[in-house]
Amino acid sequence: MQKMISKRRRNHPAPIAVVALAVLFCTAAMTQAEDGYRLWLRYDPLPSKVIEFYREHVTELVVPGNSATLDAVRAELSNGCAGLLGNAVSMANDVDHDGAVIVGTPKSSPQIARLKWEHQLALLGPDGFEIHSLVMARRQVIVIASSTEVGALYGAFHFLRLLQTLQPIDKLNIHEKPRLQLRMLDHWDNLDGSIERGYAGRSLWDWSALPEKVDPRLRDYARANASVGINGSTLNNVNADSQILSAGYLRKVAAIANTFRPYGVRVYLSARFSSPIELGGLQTADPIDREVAAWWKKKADEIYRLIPDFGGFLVKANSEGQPGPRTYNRSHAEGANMLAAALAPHNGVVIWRAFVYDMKPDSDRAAAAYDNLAPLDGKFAPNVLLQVKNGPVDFQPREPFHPLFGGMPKTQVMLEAQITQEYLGFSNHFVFLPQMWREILDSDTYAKGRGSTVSKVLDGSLYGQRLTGIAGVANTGSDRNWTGHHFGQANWYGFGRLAWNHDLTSRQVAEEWTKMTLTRDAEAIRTIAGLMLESHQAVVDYMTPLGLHHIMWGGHHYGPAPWWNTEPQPYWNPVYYHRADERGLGFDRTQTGSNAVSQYHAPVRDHFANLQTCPEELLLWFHHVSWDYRMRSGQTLWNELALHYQRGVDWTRKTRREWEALAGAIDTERHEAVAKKLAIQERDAIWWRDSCLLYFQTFSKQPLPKGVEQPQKSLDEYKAKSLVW
Ligand code: GCW
Repeated sequence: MQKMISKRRRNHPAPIAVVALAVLFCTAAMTQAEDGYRLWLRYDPLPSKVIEFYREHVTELVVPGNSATLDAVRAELSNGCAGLLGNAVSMANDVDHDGAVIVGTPKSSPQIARLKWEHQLALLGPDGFEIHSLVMARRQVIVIASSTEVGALYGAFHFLRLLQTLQPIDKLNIHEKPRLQLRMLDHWDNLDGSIERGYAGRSLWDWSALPEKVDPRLRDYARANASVGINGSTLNNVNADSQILSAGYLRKVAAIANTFRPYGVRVYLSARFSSPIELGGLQTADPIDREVAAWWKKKADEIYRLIPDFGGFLVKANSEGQPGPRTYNRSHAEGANMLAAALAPHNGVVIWRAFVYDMKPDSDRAAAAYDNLAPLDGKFAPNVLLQVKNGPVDFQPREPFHPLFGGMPKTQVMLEAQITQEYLGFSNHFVFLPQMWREILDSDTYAKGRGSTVSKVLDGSLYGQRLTGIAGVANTGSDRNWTGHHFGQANWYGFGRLAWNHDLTSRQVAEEWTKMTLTRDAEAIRTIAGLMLESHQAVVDYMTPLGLHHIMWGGHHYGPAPWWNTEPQPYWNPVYYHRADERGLGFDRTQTGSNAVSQYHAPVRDHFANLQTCPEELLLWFHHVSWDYRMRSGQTLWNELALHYQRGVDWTRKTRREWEALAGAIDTERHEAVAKKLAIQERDAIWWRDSCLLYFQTFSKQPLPKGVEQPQKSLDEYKAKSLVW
C-alpha cells in the first residue's frame, strides 16, 4: 500500500486514482482474513456517517526527516489514515492545506522547530508527546510533537487511536507522559522454542534462523508494543539458560534488537547467575570473587558493543532451583549489585526478582519474600530495580497486594504482573485482567498514611525513586492471533495502556480495545465491555472464591485439585493453602497462625487480621473460618462458598448466551472462535465447581444449598483424571 502513496508534494489525487483506491480498500477489507493477526491495529474504513469529518481534518502528512523511526511513523500514519479514511493521504514536505498533520521533533521537523516547544516537550520526558490543533501558515493543522522520535511515534499511534475510536479531532489539546519509565514484557521463552507457561504456540524468536533471517512478524510485534507504549522486552525465560549470553546467541539477540529499535523497544535478557562457570569456565559464581565480577564486566562490554541500547539483565536467583548469591552465602543485594556494577557504565539496569521463597520449615510461603528481602532495603545499587509479583504467593486468580509494596521505601520496586494465564484457564478462558491489576494498583498500602497506593509506590510519587517500572509476563506466541484466545489480546493491550497511565479505568481500556478490535456497534461494545469487566470476578468465583488460592492440579496448573498433597515441598501442595478440616477452611495468617499479616502497615494489617473487617473476598487467605461462620449475606461460609462456585458457572452460561446474540456485530471467524472457547470455559467452570465442592464437602459434611446444581461426576472421577485443555 505504501508504495502507492507518493512522497512528492501533491495536491489532489486524480479522480481515477481515488476510485481505484476505494475499490482496492473495499476489496482488501472484504478479503482480509479475520484471524486476529491485526490485533487492535485494524485500519478498516470509518463509518460513512463520520468519514467526511475525519477526511477534512487529515488531508496530508508532513513528517520530514530521515530515520528508521520516522519511516515507521510515516508507514503507520499513511497506512492507518488511508485505511480509516478510505483514501490515500499524501505525504508533503510542508503545510499546504488545511488538515495537514505534522509529526516529529523540533530536530526532525522545521515546522515543529518554529513552534519553540522545546521546554514544554522536555517536561514530558523522552517518551511523552503533545497533540494540538492550531493554525500554522494560515492553515488549520494538527501537530504531534515530542522531544524524541519514539515519542513522536507514540503520538502517532495515539492519534490513530482517536480516529479508530471515533473521537473528535478538531480541537485537540493533548499532553501525554507515561507514568512509569520501564514498561516491559517478560517472555518466558526457552532456547528450544518452547515457552514456560505459554499457551499461544511456540516462541516468536526463531533462534535457529537468526541472525541471518529475522521473521517479519517481529516487526509487527514491536509495532504492537509501541502502539501501547511498551518499551522493553526480556527475550528469554527467567529460568535462564546461560547459552543466551554466548557470543553466538548475542549476535542473534542483536538482530532482534535491530528490528525492535525503530519502535523504541529495548531488549533485555534473563541472566543465569552461574554463567561465569558454565560459559566462562570459572570455578565459582560467587559475587564477591574478583574474577567473577571481571567476567560479568567483560560480558557486559561485549553485549553493548553489539547492542548499544541493551536494557539490562533480569535475574531469578535462588528461587525454584536457580543459582544465585545465596549459594555462596552472599545476600541478594550483593548479587544484584555485582551485576549492576558491570552494567552501570553502559546505563544498563538489573531487574532482580523478589520471587524467592526460601524459608524455615513450617513457615508461611506467603511471608517468605518479605522476610528475605525487606531487611535489604537501601542496600541495592542505584541501577537495580526489585521486581515484585502483584501478590505474595504466585499470580493466583486473586491475591492481596504484596507487602513489599510500601515495605521497602529505599528500594526501586517495580511490579510484575502475569499476562499469560497460568492460573486463570490458559488461553481457553475469557478473563479481562486489567480489572485485576486495577485492584492491585488501587490497593492502599498506608505506608505513608492514607492514599499510599501501590500505584504511587510504583510511579515514584511516594518515595521519589529515580527508576520506575512494570513488567508483564507475556501471553504472546506463534499462534496466528498472537495470544491463543482473541480476548487474550485485550490483556496485552490493557497491560500496555495501564503501564503508560495507571489511572485509566478498566472500563475505558475495555471499551477502547473492543471498539478498535471487535466492533464499532455501540450496543455490542457496551455488552462486550460489560462482560469483560465481570469476567475476573466470575473466574475467581468458579476457581478460588473468598480468598482460596493455589488449589490447582500440580504441574500444569490448569484444572482443580484441592486434594493434591504429593509434591515434595509442602508449599507446592494445595492442602497447604486451604487447610480444610472438620472445623473449617482457610489459612490463618493472623497472630494465632503464621502472622504474615503483620508484614502490612497499620491499619491494613488490623483490617485484614480482624475477621469482622477482613474483606470477604480475601477471607480464607487470612483466616481459618468455621463452616458455620455467618457471612455478611447471612449465609454460612459453606453455603456462601457453594453459591460463589455456582455463580461463576452461571456467568459462563450467561456469557455464552450474550455472545451468541452478538453474532451480527462481529465477523463470523472471530465470533465462532470465541464461542468455541466459551464452551470450554463453561465445561471447566463446572469441573472446578464440582471438584472443589465435592472435596470440601468431605470436611463440611453439609448438603449443597438451594440453587447449587448437583455435581456431574463423583469426587473419585474428578480425582482420577485431570481436566484437559
Ligand atoms: O508461577 C511460577 C511458575 C513457574 C515460574 C515461576 C517464576 C518461570 O509456575 O513456571 O517460572 O513462577 O515466576 O519464576
